Amino acid sequence: MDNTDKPSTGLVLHHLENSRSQRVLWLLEELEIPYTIKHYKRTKEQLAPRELRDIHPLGKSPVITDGDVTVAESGAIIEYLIEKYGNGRFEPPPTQEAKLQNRYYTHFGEGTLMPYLVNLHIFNIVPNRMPWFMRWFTRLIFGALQKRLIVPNLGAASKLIESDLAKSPTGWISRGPEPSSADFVMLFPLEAFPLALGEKNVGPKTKAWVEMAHKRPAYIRALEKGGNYVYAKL
Ligand SMILES: N[C@@H](CCC(=O)N[C@@H](CS)C(=O)NCC(=O)O)C(=O)O
Repeated sequence: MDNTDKPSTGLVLHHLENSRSQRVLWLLEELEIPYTIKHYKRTKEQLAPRELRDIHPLGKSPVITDGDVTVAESGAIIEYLIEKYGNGRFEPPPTQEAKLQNRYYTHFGEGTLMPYLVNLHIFNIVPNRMPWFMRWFTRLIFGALQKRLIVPNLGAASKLIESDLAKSPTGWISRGPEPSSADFVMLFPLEAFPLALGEKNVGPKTKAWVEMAHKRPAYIRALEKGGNYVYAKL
């Protein structure tokens, strides 16, 4: 289906290049429902363009419009789409353990893991933006802060993810036959892991999970439709 930038009153994904929005695009392709992608380019400062504020006051991506409804925030969008268009698919198995596992990771992805990754990134780039005579010193301070405040937390998170994936007979986070909301939310941080932690520090189960997502025809279509995306090279 050619669904790029056509005017539509139906379901529209407002998609910022190189962003978390890729996870929603993956889900939309899995759902095989009609939708339109409206593409947005990042500014020189790597921010979202102002037009996104016309869609939602925070001006971030992903955000979807579905007729009169606007939904922002990855987890909320993913839950909305699965509930409305999933027809029973992409749900965790109907046990309390699986449902809780799904709920935990649906929130953990943006609530815990992404803030560590964003802080790590900020601590990396800030020293480079300082006047040259302050760079060496700020790099030292920020490096020490990263080591003390971020790296141990990322290490613990990575270990937890590995041990939970090791318990999944299917490889998906909530252990069902198909990805569920937890998998869609976790896509972006786990794709960013090699760049953030270094390839050798990414666990084998995590690598296998990312490969499994990348092999899905819907994921491949999403990547073709989304434009620039540095976190996946198929
Ligand atoms: N927790 C939000 C985060 C949204 C967010 O910060 N999106 C980034 C893209 S990865 C963005 O729009 N950045 C551009 C900007 O901040 O100007 C979500 O998951 O939807």
